[in-house]
Formats: sequence, structure tokens, C-alpha cells
Amino acid sequence: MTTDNRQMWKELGIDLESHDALLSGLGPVYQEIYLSQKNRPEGMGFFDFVVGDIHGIRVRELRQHAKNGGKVVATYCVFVPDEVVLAADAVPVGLCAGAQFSVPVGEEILPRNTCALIKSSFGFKLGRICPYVQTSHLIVGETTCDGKKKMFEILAEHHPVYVMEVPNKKNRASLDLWRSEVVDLKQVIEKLTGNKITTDKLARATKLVNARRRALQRLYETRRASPVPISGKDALLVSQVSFYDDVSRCAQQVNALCDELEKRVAKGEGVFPAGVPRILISGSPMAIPNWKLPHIIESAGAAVVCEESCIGTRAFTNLVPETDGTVEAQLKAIADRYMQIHCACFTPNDERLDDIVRLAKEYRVDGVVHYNLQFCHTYANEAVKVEKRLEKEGIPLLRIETDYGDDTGQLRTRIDAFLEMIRG
Ligand code: BJ8
Repeated sequence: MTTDNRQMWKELGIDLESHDALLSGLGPVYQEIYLSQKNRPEGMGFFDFVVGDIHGIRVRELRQHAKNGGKVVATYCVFVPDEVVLAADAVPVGLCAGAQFSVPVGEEILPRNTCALIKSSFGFKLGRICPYVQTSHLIVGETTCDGKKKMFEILAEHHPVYVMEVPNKKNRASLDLWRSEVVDLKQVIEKLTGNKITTDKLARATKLVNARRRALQRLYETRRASPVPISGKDALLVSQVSFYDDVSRCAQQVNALCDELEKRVAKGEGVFPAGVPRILISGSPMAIPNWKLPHIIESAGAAVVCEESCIGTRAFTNLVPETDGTVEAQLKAIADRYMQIHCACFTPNDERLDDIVRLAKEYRVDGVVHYNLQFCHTYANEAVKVEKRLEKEGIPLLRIETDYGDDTGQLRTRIDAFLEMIRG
């Protein structure tokens, strides 16, 4: 850690003592979970480097952008359209929300029976531990679940917050509401930045974000192979980094990694022996640095080959049509693409069940692990329908409910039993 970084964190109002504790805990965990893996693709070097300096270089870039008069817009959900932010020359950044470290800080104010993702993200701001949130000029929240939308009210006492209304149904009226929310966001971002969003700028931003989506789609394509050329943990890390790295650099690095992975696939090389159980994880998102579940699954001798999750397929499935129409037509195309995200906040949400079954088949999985953050009621209740549907399809399912705490022993026992059942 450089003196420069410390000076920057100080200027950002970071609580240096807590922050030191956070970073000193992260290093050994990363070593154990990531760097100890065998036969990793060389292209993961970039992502190791990014995590190795997680609160350094990228924060510095954002600060430089701010010093040049630019704005940084922070988000917690894949419903907030990056295209609109980028089109106003602002930088979108997905905030960390996956650390146990900040949960107790969040619990000082929020009820304990709130999901860990909400408590962790709130705790990062309250405890002044996250330089990304400190660098941001605005947090754009959403009304996806009750816990989040009420947390944003409290967060607004500590940081500028704007909340988009995400509807709960997928009918015509909901689509109209969501389209108008995207138009309103454009106005909010224009006001924040002082920059006008034009057709050209929106077209450029759309291309940029689509390029990142295409790169991630390509990455996931390689995971259909058997043996799989990259571990689930590494693929998850790539998805996590894509939320806060520069959009175009990230797409380039993911594509470089894919060049290597495609060669591996062509040669029949994998990170695990052929024939290990292939697992699809479905459910709540795993925000950085939440790596617990894939680590346990892969340590038990299986391969995670896909995530039906917002830090996974929901983030990149469906591109925004690259139309050259008016700003209104472009915003409509953007809004319509985002309404294809099958979050459990919708009712009904059968499209998600279809997605799980489709992905299970496409990735030739032997079983699905449904991952539910404790106190996340939407995913917990939807899991009942997931279970019924997978039973009908004859796909084995294990339902896990957990938080960011250390329940590794208990989870390992359940996963071992599930894999034993799969192996027959
Ligand atoms: S689009 S999944 S990123 S809302 S886990 S905070 S739902 S209680 S994160 Fe999500 Fe957007 Fe949906 Fe995706 Fe609430 Fe559940 Fe916590 Fe959640």
C-alpha cells in the first residue's frame, strides 16, 4: 500500500483504521481462495492485479475524472442503466456490498433481520470504509425490494441518493412506468453533470456497454465446454470486477481472457478433470468480495459452470438495440432491454424459471444450487417455485440460505451430501 493511497483515502474521509483492517483481512482470503488455484488462465492476472490494488488505481482514476469536472455515479443494482450515465460523460460504478466486515456497522442502524447485501453496502457508507462510495457524487438506488428501498431513505441522510422506481409486474402499465423512469434518470444525470445527453452520445455509450456484455457472453460461452476452461470462482471474479472497472478496458481484458480460454477449449484443456459434477448457481447476487459458496463447491470437487444471477447472466443477457433514432427512441430501447432482467422482485416471474431450466440444459449441469441471502424474501419465496419446476424437469436442486458470516462447515456438509447424491 503506497503513501499516495493513504493520502487519497484521507482526503476522501475514509476511516483509515477500519479500512486497514478491511484490507489486511482481504489479502489472506484472496490468497487462499484465488491464488492457490491450480492451472489458472494467465488472463486472470489482470483481475488479480485489480483486486490486489482494489482501493488504489481505480479510485485514483475516478478521482482524476472528478478533478477534471466529471461525475461518478454509484449503483447497487443491474437495473440502473449504465448507458444513461456514460452518455453524460459520467462514470458508473457498482458498489461493494459483499463483505461481512461492514455488516456490523450497518446493523448499528438497520434491523439485523435485513439481508447482508443491504447491511454491508450501508455499513460501507456509514463506517466510511469504501473509497468508491466516498468518490461518488450520487448513488442511484431502486425500489427492487423493500429492504433496499427503505435503506435508501436512511442512506440519503449520509449521501446524495436518487431512487428509480422499478415496477413489480411485467405488464404494459409497468413498462410505461419504467420507460418514464429511464427518461427521468436522464434528466437527473444531465442536471448532475451539466452535460446534455445527445443521440450520438447515447449511441456511443450503448455500443460501449454492449461490447462489455458481448465479452461477458463470450466468457460464459467457454464455460459450456467440458472440461471447463476456467473455474467458477474466477468467472465470478471477472463479473464482479466488470461492475467497477472502466467499461472499455474491462471488455478488452475479458476478450483477451476469452482468446486464451477458447484455445484451451479447442485443446480439450480444463481447470478440473473432465467428469466432475457441473453446477449452476442461481439466486441472489454475489457482490465482491463474496466468494464463499463457489469456493466451497469447487473445493468439494465440483465445477461451477454458470451463475443465473445479477453478478452473472442477468447482467449481460440481451443487448440494447443500437438504433440511431431520436434520444427518446434510444431511451425506450434501453428501458425495454432492462425490463428483460428477471429479478425476483417481479410477480409473476416465470421467465426466471425458464431461464434456470434453459441454462441448466445449455451448460449441461448435473445440479442447481439455489443461493439465497438470508432475509431476502423475494428469492426465498421464489425458490419454492424453482424447486417445483426443477423437480418436474428432473434436475437436482439444493437450496442454500446463508449470509456473509462463517458457516462454512455447515454448508460444506450439505454440499458434500448433494454432490454425493449427484455422483450416485
Ligand atoms: S435486479 S437481484 S441486483 S435487486 S438479496 S438487496 S433483492 S433482500 S440484490 Fe438485486 Fe437488482 Fe434484483 Fe439483481 Fe433485496 Fe434480496 Fe437483498 Fe437483493
